[in-house]
Parts: sequence; C-alpha cells; structure tokens
Amino acid sequence: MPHLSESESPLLRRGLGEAFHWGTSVAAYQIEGAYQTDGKGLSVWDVFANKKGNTYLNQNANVACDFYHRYEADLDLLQTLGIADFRFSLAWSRILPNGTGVVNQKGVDFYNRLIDSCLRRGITPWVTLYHWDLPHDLERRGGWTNRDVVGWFCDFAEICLKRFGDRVPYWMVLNEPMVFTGAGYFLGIHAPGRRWLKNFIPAMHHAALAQAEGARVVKAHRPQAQVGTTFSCSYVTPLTDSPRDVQAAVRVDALLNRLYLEPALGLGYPLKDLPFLNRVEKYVRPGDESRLPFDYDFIGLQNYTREVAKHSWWMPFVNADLVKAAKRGCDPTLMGWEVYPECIYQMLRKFAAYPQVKRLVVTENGAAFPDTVTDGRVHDPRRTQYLQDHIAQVLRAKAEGVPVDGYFVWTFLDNFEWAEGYRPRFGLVHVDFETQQRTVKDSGYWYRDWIVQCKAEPVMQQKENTEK
Ligand code: IFM
Repeated sequence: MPHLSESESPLLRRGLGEAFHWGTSVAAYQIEGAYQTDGKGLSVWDVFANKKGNTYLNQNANVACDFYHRYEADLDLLQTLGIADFRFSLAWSRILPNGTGVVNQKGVDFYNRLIDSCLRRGITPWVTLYHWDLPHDLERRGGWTNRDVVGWFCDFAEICLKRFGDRVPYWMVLNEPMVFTGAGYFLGIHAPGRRWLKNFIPAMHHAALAQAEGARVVKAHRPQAQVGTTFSCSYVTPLTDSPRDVQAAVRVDALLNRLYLEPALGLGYPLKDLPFLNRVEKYVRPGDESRLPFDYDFIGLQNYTREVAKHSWWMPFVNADLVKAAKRGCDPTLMGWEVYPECIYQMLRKFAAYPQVKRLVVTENGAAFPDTVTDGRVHDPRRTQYLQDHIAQVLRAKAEGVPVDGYFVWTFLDNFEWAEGYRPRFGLVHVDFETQQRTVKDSGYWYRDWIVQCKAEPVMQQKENTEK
C-alpha cells in the first residue's frame, strides 16, 4: 500500500495546482448548536438526542461547537490553514421551523452571513441541502415515509436557491441517503429511530426521488451551478473465497454501494442482487422511473473503510454479516473501522466505471482517534498518516484517469458524531467542549502544508519551463 514518501509526493502532486479542490466538510447539526435560538424549530435529531438512551452518554448537539455564534473565528482558522473549499449543510428547521410554510428570516440571515463571510475570506462554499436533520414537525407527518416529503423538500430547496443561489457555486442535494434511511428507518439507531422494512422501503424510495427532484430545483434556479449529491461507500471484500461468502459480499456491496447510486444514474434499484427490494413496487407510481435519475455534474464519494462480508443465515434479507475490524486483528479507529487506504482507490475506480459519472469529488474522508491536548499541541500521527495514505490513493486513481478533482477531510472541527456522541474525534482542529477552545492538531498543520505544496506545483513547473 503506497505511503506518500518525500520522494513520491511531488510526482503525485504534479499538475494538481489550483484545479484540485482541497477542502473540509461539516454538517449543521454536528457543529452549530443554538438548537432553539432565533426561531429555529426542532429537528428529528434534536428530539432523538434529547431522549434518554439514544446516544453515547445521552449526549446531544444542543450546543455542539457553538458554530452558530463562533463561525467568524472558525472561518478565520480555516483561512489560516489555507483551506479554500468549505462544505457545510443548511439546517432545514432553522430556515423553515415547521418544515413548510413560514420562513424564519433570522435563520436565513445566519446562512447569508456565513456564506458572505466565506466569500470575504476567499473560501468557496459547497452547500449540502440535507444532512439528516429533518424538521420534527415533518416527522410527525410521517417524515421520509410520507411521499409528500418529496414536495416539502423541493419547496425547501427552492427557498435555499432563491436566498443563497447567487453566491454558492457548488450544491449537494443529500448527504449519504443510505445512512440516514438505513440507520434512521431500518435499524432505529439514528433519528427518528424507526425500524424495519415497512419504514425503510418507503423512506428509501422517497429519498431517492427527493434527491433527483431536488437536483432539478437547483438547476432550474441556477443553471450555472455545479450540482452533485453524496454517497457513502465501503470497499467490500468476502471473508473467504467460498462461493457463499463471495455472494454475500455481492449483496453487501449492492446494499452499501449501489442502492442509491444506480437509480440516480438511471439504472434502477439493484433488485436482482437484493430481491427484498421488490417491496418498493407498492410505493412506486407511474413516471417515478424517469424521475429517479438526474444528470449530476459531480458525484460526492464518501469513504472511510472497507467491510469484510461473510454468509449468514441469521441476518434477515441480505443473508450476510460484516466481520468487525477488531476481530480480524486490525487496530481500528474509534469508530471501530479498519484503516485500509486502498479502499478509497477501489471505490473511485468503481464509481468512475459507470459511464454516467462525469466527475467525482471525495466529499468526505477521515478518521477518529483519541486526541488529547498537551502543552497546547495535539499530536495525532495516526490521523496524519491516514490522510497521507488516503490522499495518495486518491491521486493514484486520478493518475490512472479517474475524473476526481476534489478531496474534503471529514472534518474541520471535532464535533457531535451522531449516536456516538462526542467520543470519536474526527477534526483537524481539537475542540474542548467545556470551554469551546480550539487547538489545531498536527494533522491540521500537515494538511495546511500539503495544500501549499500542491498549489505551488504548477508555479514551480512554469518557472522550470521559462528557465529552459
Ligand atoms: O460524521 C459523519 C457524517 O455526518 C456523515 N459521514 C460520515 C461521518 C463520520 O461518521
């Protein structure tokens, strides 16, 4: 597995220059806090995380990083680190407290200030319309299982485009639909905590429809905007070469990597490999098939690890189980995930193999380790190594012709990691959640230096050329 050695890195960087986007990603619920400030309505996550027993140590993001009040100083920090692309999401219930109807002007003002503050600093905003925080009032009306959610979401998208579209060049419709429907509507471990196929299947179909319809809204209002959407993905390998394990890996791959991507590309749901999905027929209406695809300008790929699959009679619907990294002798991250850098290369190759995919951006990649502040510094060599190794694999794919032109670290600030609470720290910047003190980690400084070197590359080449 290639490491980014001193001698190799200039070769990998060559020609990247300004054309490659080096950024970092965050999400509204995970950082903003201010959960009831200035007219914001409750989201499903506000309700879920404030109910006992749903999250690690019953933690919630009522305050989180208090980004709502501290965004100016945080953007200063981002600027100091030379990170010129910033991906963040809009909290639906900050803009529409009840999900539909009356717009909360103070919420709109906040995002206007945030976008303008980015632009003033030369930071390009990349906006995700939906990163899992459905307004609670809409969940009371059925949430993602109610087909009306497609219209509610399009109305919300239209409001956002009208208010912010003039200044935001990159839009992503949904963040990881597989995760918010799988964890929130099948497993019940994320908000809104609903379970089983009766909830998952309609939620899945409505999220897939909303994704494409939302993209159409963005393009209708800003034809010049770059419109994408983001998919979680994991490189899936079988535990053994036995045909049963190999088939189990095919099913897990279909579930984790193809379920939302393929309908978005016009290929329909992967029914052949996942026959239980046939239940979707009940929710499909005439014309839906042609509404599911959209010609996305880019696909956001979000990858952290690989999964090893084995056959299992006990696991309903997929007859497959995942073998935990710790059981395989790996030294996992705080999320229990194996560090396997080649996974991102494999997934980029896999996504790029679809002829419909024009352009890829790694909209999330990163790792959680137990960081501590010592004498004002955070030494996090494992994260730096993780980032180096994964970036090397991204550039390897690029060198082989994969059309990837951006990489965003998850994440800028340590933040609220959903059901895992504040324990897993993914940030380039450490946050002390008692004092809100920020401390740039060594990996943050490494990323800063890496970006500087990449940007300098074409200048150096030009110089060489003129000297010749
Ligand atoms: O924190 C999450 C993010 O919200 C979505 N993608 C994965 C990250 C790490 O688990």
